Amino acid sequence: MEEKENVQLENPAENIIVSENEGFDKQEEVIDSKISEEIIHVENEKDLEKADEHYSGENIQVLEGLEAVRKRPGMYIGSTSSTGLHHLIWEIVDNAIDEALAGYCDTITVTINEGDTITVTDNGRGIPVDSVGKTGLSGVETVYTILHAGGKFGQGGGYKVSGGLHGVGASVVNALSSWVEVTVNKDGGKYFLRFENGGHPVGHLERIGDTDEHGTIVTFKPDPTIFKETTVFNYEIIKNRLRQMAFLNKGVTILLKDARCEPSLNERFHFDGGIKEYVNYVNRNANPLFPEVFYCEGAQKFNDNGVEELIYVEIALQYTTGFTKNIYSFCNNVSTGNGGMHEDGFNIALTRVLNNYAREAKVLKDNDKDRFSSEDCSEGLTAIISIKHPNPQYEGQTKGKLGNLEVKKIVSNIFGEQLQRYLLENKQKASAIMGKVRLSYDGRLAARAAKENTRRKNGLEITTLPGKLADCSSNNPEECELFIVEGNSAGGSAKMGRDPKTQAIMPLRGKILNVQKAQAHRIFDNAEIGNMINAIGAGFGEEFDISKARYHKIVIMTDADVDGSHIRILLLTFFHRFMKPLIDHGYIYIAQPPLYKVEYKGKAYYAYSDEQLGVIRKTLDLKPGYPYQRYKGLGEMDPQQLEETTMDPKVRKMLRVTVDDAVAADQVFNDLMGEDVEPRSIFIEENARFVKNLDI
Ligand code: TSJ
Repeated sequence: MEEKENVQLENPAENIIVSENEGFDKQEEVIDSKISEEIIHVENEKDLEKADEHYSGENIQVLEGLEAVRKRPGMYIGSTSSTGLHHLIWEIVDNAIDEALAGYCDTITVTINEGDTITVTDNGRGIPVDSVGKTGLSGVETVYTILHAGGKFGQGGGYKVSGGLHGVGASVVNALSSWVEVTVNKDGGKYFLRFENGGHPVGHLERIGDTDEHGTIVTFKPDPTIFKETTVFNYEIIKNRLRQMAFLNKGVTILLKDARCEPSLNERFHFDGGIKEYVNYVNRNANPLFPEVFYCEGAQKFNDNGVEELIYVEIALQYTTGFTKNIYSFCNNVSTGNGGMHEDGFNIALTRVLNNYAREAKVLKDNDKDRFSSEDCSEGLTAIISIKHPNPQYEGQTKGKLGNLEVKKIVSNIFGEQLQRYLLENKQKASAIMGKVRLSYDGRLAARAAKENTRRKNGLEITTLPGKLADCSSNNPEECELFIVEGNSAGGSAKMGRDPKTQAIMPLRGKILNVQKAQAHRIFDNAEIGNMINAIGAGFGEEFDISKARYHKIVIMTDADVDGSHIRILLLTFFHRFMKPLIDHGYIYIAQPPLYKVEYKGKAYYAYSDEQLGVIRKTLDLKPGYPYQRYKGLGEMDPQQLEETTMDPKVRKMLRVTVDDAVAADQVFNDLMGEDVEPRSIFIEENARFVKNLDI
């Protein structure tokens, strides 16, 4: 950690107000007065801990029973789908991570056992086994049977930062499990307790032997009557989340074992560099502007209605020579996919510091009008923002946005100060960054000038519907569908086969631009992309407004060949980068045209896979060599066939595109479409987790 004494610092708070006037109001003034002046530079996250060595059983607060959880599981774990099933693991792992953050454990293991039970262990102090004041039960029983029990709910119980979807914990896992077994090794003793049928303890916590070891071992079996969709754990999902946990909690070793197969699969995650290594990982297929990753951390106190809170901030970033912006933020190890106050604070400080530096270094003229925008500053930037907050407030439909106002200023203080110092102390790197940002700035101004020129020449706004679009007649977006169709001839068939009331057709000619490799302002010169933006009618990028979308289903319809696959990826890349809410809201679909047609006794049978073709041949008892047609492209189908097989809502099958893990999804697009050629050979089809099957 560098010393801060030698560096002349401006007052960051003052600057924020000047540069980002919109954001300043009375509320912030009040918040300001509650933020401590002192920025605490932390050597080690563990220093924050040991805050309260006197945590004991009494700290566990008693709230309510488990029946409520079984009645409405979705309220506690989001859903009872595969996602909810995996939440059970995260809840348990969070408890072990807390113990690691508290400085008492360094290794966590997760085992997927045969029969899809899960075992989580840590080498911490072990859950308290003494009896808890208010309940008279052991700490273990309390943690597992009382909703909202757990150290993090006890005031003054140390620096607890458990993520969890709603910070609910072990009792919820217990409520939703057929059985749970807990073993605690502590103070020379081995203790054991089993719960059954949604959390009923079988007897009491018992000392079953002696041991020199210390730690907690938990095994649970999710209740199949709750998780009706599936009780099968997905190795990839668990692997990705645990890797992320290890990045976000530096120094903690997380071991994963899948014992369901022979030989078992094993993974070890341990990153001394934490989010610094996360940035390297995200950029592994990109070209960094320079090899080093900027990293800073700090903590600041905030007085929340008399309760003193310590907010801990870590940021790592690296510019690439590309043009995509990859900013990922987390609060308490949970991804905040819709950003919030920590991202706002980051953007404000980044923009302020880079502008100040640019003016000093004469990269920008000394003129208020010449100013890097926030977008200029983040083109080609990969950044991880990770904060720990004892009382996070999440907002938005998916609770993916951090709402705590005080966080904005705290992040911008800590990050702004250290980024400024970094630039002053690393002049060469600073000038590389200046060059990069200046490029975006120049590009943006050139694009704006060109656009104004065109507008003046044509005398019209570009918001009219494109000529190539065969629109539908309905004005109700909920029932409207836009088919984006590869090739003019298929477009023609689709036009004739559609329901003109609700189905609109936009033919694409040839390939569209690879938006992952292009600079932002270049992308909108592309005619096909301009047409799509106008047809959808909701803008793009930061200004994209999903409520203006003219269609609630946007269907990508391409040939079942390599070209079709490529076009599909280019389109998905475009939507992902510039109209992400369409994916988040589940508006993007992939049409599934048939691959084969068999004609038999005057009737047509369509097959969507090789297996289906086999079934049809068998069912009709066709002789070997009986002819069938293989569709090489959509263009081979006549309008009626296309309607019957692919477009008619009554019979068609479509895939809805979904994204579970934002970082991993970006990675797929970067791998496929970015600078490096080699990973592109992996096609989206292999990344099945982004595309879920949906019958419509
Ligand atoms: F909660 C749980 F069962 F899900 C669970 C808890 C699961 C796993 C794998 C680990 C843990 C856990 C809990 N590991 N370590 C702890 N530590 C405590 O609960 C603990 C121990 C000692 C004291 C103390 O003040 O002496 C305080 C706490 C919170």
